[in-house]
Amino acid sequence: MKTFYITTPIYYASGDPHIGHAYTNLMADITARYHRMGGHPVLFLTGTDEHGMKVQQKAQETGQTPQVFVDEIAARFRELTDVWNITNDDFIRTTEDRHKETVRVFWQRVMDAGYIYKKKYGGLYCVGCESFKTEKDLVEGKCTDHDAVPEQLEEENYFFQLSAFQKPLEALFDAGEDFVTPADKCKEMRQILASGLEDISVSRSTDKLQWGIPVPGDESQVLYVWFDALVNYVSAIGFGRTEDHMKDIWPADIHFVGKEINRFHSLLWPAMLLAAGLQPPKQIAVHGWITVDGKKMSKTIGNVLDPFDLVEQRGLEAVRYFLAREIPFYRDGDFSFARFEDRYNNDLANELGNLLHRAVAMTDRYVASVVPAKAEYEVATHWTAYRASMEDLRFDDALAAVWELVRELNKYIDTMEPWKLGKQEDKTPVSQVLYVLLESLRHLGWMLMPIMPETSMRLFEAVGTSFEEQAKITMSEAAKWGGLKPGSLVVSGEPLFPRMESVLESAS
Ligand code: ME8
Repeated sequence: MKTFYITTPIYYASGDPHIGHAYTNLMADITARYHRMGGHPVLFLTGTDEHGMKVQQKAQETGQTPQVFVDEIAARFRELTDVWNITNDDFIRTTEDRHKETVRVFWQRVMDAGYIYKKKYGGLYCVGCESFKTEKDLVEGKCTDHDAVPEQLEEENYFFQLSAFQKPLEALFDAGEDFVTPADKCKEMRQILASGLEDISVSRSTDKLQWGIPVPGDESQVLYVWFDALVNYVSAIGFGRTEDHMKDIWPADIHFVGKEINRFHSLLWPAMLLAAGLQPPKQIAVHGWITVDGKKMSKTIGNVLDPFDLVEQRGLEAVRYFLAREIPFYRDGDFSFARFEDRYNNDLANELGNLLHRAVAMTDRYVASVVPAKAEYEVATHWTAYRASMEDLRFDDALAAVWELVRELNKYIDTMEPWKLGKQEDKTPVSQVLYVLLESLRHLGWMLMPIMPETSMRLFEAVGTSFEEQAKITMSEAAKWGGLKPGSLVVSGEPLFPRMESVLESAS
C-alpha cells in the first residue's frame, strides 16, 4: 500500500513559532491521525527553512552566526511539535547534510535536462517574501504582505526555465479538479498560469548572500532559497540518495500550505519536479490566515499569539478543538478569547462533558458500573457525515457532525428519563439506554481521536475500554455498532472539561 505522504511548509528559522505555524501543523496532524485510523501507512513531515536573506539578516541582527541562530530556532519548532502533540514522523532542516546532498542532485538533474541557464538580471526583491516582485505586485511601491519597499538587485544569476512548463502545468490543472483546493485558490493559480509563466532567477551572488547552498560547480553563487526549500519534500524521503525508498511514498498526497505560498507550491514546485523527472504532488491544500480579534497578527499591534503560552494557559485539547471547530480550514478565521470561552463552556464542558458524566454516573448507580448487554441504536449517518468532511479537510464540519450526535444523545437521555427507568424492578429498559450511551461514547472517542487524542483516550477508559484495545481495529470496524463489550467496568474520573467561570478573568 502506498504511504500516505503529508507535509507542512518548512518554516523560516528567522523567528519564534507563532500560532499560524502551530495551526498548519495541527491541520496536518489531524489529517495524519485520521489516515492512520483508517489503517493506512502515513508519513508526516514538517521542518525548518534555514537559508536565505531573511535568516541571514536576522542572524546578523542578533550578532550570532547563522548556524547558531538557526539551531536555536529549529529547536523551538521541534519543541512546538512536542507541546502540541503533533505526530510528525520526521523533521527536516535545510542545513542538514541529507538535504544539501539531495539539493545538489536535484539541481544537477534539472541542469542536465537543460532547464537551467545563466543570465544578467535586474529586479525588485522583497526579503520578507524571499521573491522578486513586479511593479504590478506593489501598492505605493511596497509589498502588501510585508509593508516594505523591495530592494533593487542587479546581478548575473542562474535561471530556471519555468516558461517551458506552461503546457505541462496546464495539463496538470486540466487533469485533476482537486490538484489545488479549495476551488477559488485553484482558479487563482489558473489565472496566473493563463497570464503566462516567466523564467525565474534561482541563484544569488555570494557578494549579496552567503547563507545558502553553493550552486554545484559555481562557488560564486548560492541557490535561491525557494529552489532549496521546496526540495525538502523529496530530500526527506531520500531523493538522489536512497531512491528505492521513495517509490512507495512519492508523489506526496497532500502539501498543506498557507495561501501566501500557494503559487510556489502549485506552479513552481510541480515544474521543478517535472524538470527533474519526478511526478508532481497529488494535492496542494491551501488554508486561510488566522487573525486575532479580527486583526492580522503583528508585533506593532501586540496581538501575536504565542502557541506555547496559549496551550499552557488554556489546555492543549481545548485549543486543538477550538482551532479545528472555529476556523474553517479553507477560509480565513479569527481567534478570540471570547469565542474560545464560549466554545469551551458550551461544547466541551456542557455538552460533551455532561454527556459522559451522566452516562457513567447512571451506570454506576443503576447497574453497578457494569457495561450492560448490547442494545441497538443508529450512528451510521453521523459517521458518513463525519468521514466525508474529514476527507475534504473540512474539520469544522466534521466536528459539527460529531456534536450533532452529542446533542442527540443528551436529548435521548432527557426523553428516555433513565432515572425513572432505573428505579424499576426490571433493569432491562435502563440497561438498554445505558448501553446505547456508553457504546455511542466509544464512537465519539473514535471520531475525536484525530482532533483531541487525549480526550478520546479518556472517553475510551471511562466507558470500559482503552486506547490500546481500540487500536487493534481500524476505523471501519470501529464504526460498526456494538463494539463495546458487555461486562467491562466503567470508570468515573475527574470531569472531562471542568467548567470555567471565566477563562478571560482567570487569565488577566
Ligand atoms: O513561508 N494563519 O515560511 P513561514 C495561518 N519558509 N497560517 C499561518 C499564518 C497565519 N496567520 N502565518 C503563518 C515560509 N502561517 C517558507 C515556506 S515551504 C517549502 C517554505 C503558516 O515561516 C502557513 O502555513 O513564513 C504559512 O504558509 C506558513 O506558516 C509560512 O511560514
